[in-house]
Amino acid sequence: MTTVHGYSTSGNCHKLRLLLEQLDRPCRWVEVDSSRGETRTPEYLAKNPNGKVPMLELDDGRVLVESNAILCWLAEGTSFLPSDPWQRAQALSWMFFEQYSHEPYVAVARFIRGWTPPDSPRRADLPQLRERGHEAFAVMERHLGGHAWFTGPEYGIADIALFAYTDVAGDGGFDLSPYPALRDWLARVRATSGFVAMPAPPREVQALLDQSQ
Ligand SMILES: N[C@@H](CCC(=O)N[C@@H](CS)C(=O)NCC(=O)O)C(=O)O
Repeated sequence: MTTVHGYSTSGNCHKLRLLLEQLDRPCRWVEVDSSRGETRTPEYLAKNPNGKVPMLELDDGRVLVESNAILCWLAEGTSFLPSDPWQRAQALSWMFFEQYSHEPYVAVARFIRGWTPPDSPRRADLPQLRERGHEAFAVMERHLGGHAWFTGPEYGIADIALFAYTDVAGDGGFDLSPYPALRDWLARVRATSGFVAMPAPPREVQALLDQSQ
């Protein structure tokens, strides 16, 4: 059975849980709290020298890292990854967009608000992170004005990749009310068969999120 090493309240990790549920594929989930240094132990680094979750481990010992690469591996041969080369490249294009123009702002703003102390100097980065995050949402809104999904004609892994942190963007202090098509798409993803939401963050994290600017 496939093993996922992941932190349940990380969007990058939740991508895999969501896809595996929707594929109805059982997996062993090993909880690794990346916020407490558990990805930096010698044992973990021996498997993933980059010290990050998620990490997929196969029964034969092979290991795959990077959430969007793992989505591609798991979705191969299913409707979640188009077989048409052009549509597949479009899906990949959105997944690279997610990692370069979306996650570094939307996910990092959430991390700073919920996982760093109220006096962290990193909080000074929040205004710029929000500005860049809104740029990404505007690009998504424009696409969704003419398309239902990011993966191609059907829902699939590019939607899962972009959904993970967009759905919890409020934790980063983002207001999604200027993006009606984006909000409709979030609702469409939540309505897909086998959908599972990301679990709520730990209580101490939620308290920080509630009191943060
Ligand atoms: N590009 C990577 C990002 C993974 C990532 O940033 N993981 C974070 C949790 S969301 C992590 O493990 N951080 C722990 C650390 O850097 O020590 C992916 O998509 O898998």
